[in-house]
Amino acid sequence: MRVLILGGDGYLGWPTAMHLTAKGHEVAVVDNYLRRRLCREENVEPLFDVPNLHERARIWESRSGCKVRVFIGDLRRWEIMAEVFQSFIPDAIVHYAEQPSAPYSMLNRRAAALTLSNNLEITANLIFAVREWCPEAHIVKLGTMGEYGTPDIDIEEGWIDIEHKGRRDRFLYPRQAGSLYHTTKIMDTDLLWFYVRMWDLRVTDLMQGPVYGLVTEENLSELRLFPFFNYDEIFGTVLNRFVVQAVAGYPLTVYGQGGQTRGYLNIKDTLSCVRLALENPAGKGELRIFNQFTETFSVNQLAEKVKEVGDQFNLGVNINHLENPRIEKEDHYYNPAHSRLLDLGLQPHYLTDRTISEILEKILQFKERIKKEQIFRKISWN
Ligand code: USQ
Repeated sequence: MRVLILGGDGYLGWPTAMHLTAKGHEVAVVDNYLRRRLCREENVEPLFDVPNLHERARIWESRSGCKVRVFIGDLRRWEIMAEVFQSFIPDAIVHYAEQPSAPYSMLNRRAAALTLSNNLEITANLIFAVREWCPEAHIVKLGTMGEYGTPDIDIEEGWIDIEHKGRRDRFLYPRQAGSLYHTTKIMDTDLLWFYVRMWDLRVTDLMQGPVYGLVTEENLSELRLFPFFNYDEIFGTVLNRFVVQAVAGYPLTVYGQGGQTRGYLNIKDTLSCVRLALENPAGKGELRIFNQFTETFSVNQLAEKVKEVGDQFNLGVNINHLENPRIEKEDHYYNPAHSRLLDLGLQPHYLTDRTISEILEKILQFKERIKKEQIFRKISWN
């Protein structure tokens, strides 16, 4: 299959490119290095340097024999999107090309505007490019579990049947996001659903929970192929942050009461989920929605797990409850369905002590590079 990955430089984009080529697919990636630029602007940096995309593609090819084609450019510009689609007509597109941070989207007006324009314009350009050059292609869009929020009823997999005054119909499950970033993902879903109805597109929306980890089957022996790994308050996700904090001797930053519960998954499972979605495409005129996570945990449970493993490494981990900079429920019901990817054959890598040790051992190699001042600056939702 010819797969085009939009946002190929990010935490998930590059590992996905390696994984799909290792499984025999033909892959091209596009990125404009937005994440790298925002990190420089906000004075945060990843735990270790990663080479640029051309260099990573060269290293990966010399290691594996697999080729990844690289395009550099801003997909908000129609001429860039057009150039990419004209020179690599894909069977499927994986769309990661979004500003992915909730805290960044809440920083200030400029960051909010960038998040809105980047995320929505690229999704819209993608829809028009598919219609123009490959109307049969399958769009695999990275959505987020955060689109649903934390309602006081069970969360279904994308859709809900509603009976009202004696009649029934099926609707998108209600969305109520907790950040502007998450709200742009709701808008993406709405855009895609509209054009699925208008133009019979094939779309899979992967509602993903927070991802953790940095080791995948493809990068095991070569640090230069590792993902772009942030641990700062803006771009780091919670479990990755906690492991770095444990290594740095920084008390784990649990926000508020710590009862916030989300669906989590290992980066290895993200790769399998995306591949399973690609290899079992949505039908024509179908918006298919999968909830992409393997287990739910509260922030307190994650902190306890990291403490337990950290203590096995004699790190003497402390847990701190900080005043919550976000506006979110800290104690709530959470029961989302997540059977559709398992039905397609997903074999989860669950969060065991061994998994945390594997991440921790890697991070220990970079202990000296951890900048404690990056860990918490209190980016407030207010
Ligand atoms: N949290 C803490 N302490 C921290 C960091 C986070 O208690 O130091 C809490 C947050 O308040 C939140 C939970 O942990 O309740 C998850 O936070 P997160 O920063 O790991 O995840 P989030 O901001 O929701 O965003 C991340 C990714 C985003 C993806 C989303 C999936 O950055 O791209 O879409 O996870 S989900 O959370 O299901 O919407």
